[in-house]
Amino acid sequence: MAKTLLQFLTEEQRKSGLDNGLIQVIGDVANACKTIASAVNRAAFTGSSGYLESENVQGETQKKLDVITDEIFIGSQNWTGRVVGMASEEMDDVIPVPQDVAGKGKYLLCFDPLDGSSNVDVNISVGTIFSVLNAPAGVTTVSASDFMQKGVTQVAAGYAVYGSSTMLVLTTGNGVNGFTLDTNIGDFVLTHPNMTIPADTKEFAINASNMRFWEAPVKRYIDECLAGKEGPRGRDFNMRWVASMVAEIHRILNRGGIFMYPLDSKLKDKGGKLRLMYEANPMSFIVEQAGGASSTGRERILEIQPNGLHQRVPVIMGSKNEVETVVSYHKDA
Ligand code: AHM
Ligand code: MG
Repeated sequence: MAKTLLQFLTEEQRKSGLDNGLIQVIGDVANACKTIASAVNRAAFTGSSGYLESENVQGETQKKLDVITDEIFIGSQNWTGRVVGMASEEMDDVIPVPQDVAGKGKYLLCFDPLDGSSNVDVNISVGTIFSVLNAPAGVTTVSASDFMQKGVTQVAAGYAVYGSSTMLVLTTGNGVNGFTLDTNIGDFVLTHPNMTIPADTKEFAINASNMRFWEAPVKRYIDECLAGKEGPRGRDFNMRWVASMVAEIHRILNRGGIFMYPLDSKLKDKGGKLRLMYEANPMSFIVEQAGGASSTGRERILEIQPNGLHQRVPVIMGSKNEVETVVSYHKDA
């Protein structure tokens, strides 16, 4: 019989001493993802499609589901006594948990409750991304500085993808495993053990409408891919762009590829498009654990010293040899 998420984590605990509190945090996240899957699935019936008047801290217009899923995620962790505080794409500041339970928690949680939400009203895959960090010892009232830990220190990371099925993909630093929500039993079941990214690929994902703003090394890489068999790469490439990072990385974990949201002249002041703490870091942890690579073009993402909860970074991740090619073009330039 296939293993449920809890059975899998319990075995991991026996093999590698995974902390009980961490297993419970992951279980709480999995429950939140089930509830979010239902909220996304039923939005047309519950009147939760469409936009709100409000903007989030990043100046992005919020969708009703951005706010609903944020509340679901926070609610799943608030009173458990397992996390000391949280940081979300949708909230300006850190989210402390009630003082009654704050002193008991060992972990910090960063998350994007609904990644790719521009796709949600058109029935294209969206997702939830999360990253678990150790809380500094003795902290009971969290501040943003507690979260300023490099991605290499993450103790767990994962995403849920709400697509043709709901899946949870997870790493605790010991490879990557994928679980599919079996709606008959209401549980995530291990269906994709030991997910690995092939080192080579013929598929790239980038928003090509930004081409005129790209830096020279990225332009060079894509030009060479587009030149196909007759060009310097000597093979034809395929292109995909879903505009949901979760869907994009999920495809790459299943069949290889390279995903890029690079720095460009339009984004220069912001530092990039995607956020380090709850998009780039957790996805980089997963991609590296699956044998892939992840870089800004100039440095390994997991080595960046964060300087803000909503800090943005350029992202180039996926099949190792292709990422290394793009990095080498940055060095050449
Ligand atoms: P979001 O968290 O507000 O949804 O933004 C992140 C998303 C990523 O999932 C995706 O890769 C990117 O934004 C798409 O950007 P664009 O619309 O510029 O193609
Ligand atoms: Mg996002």
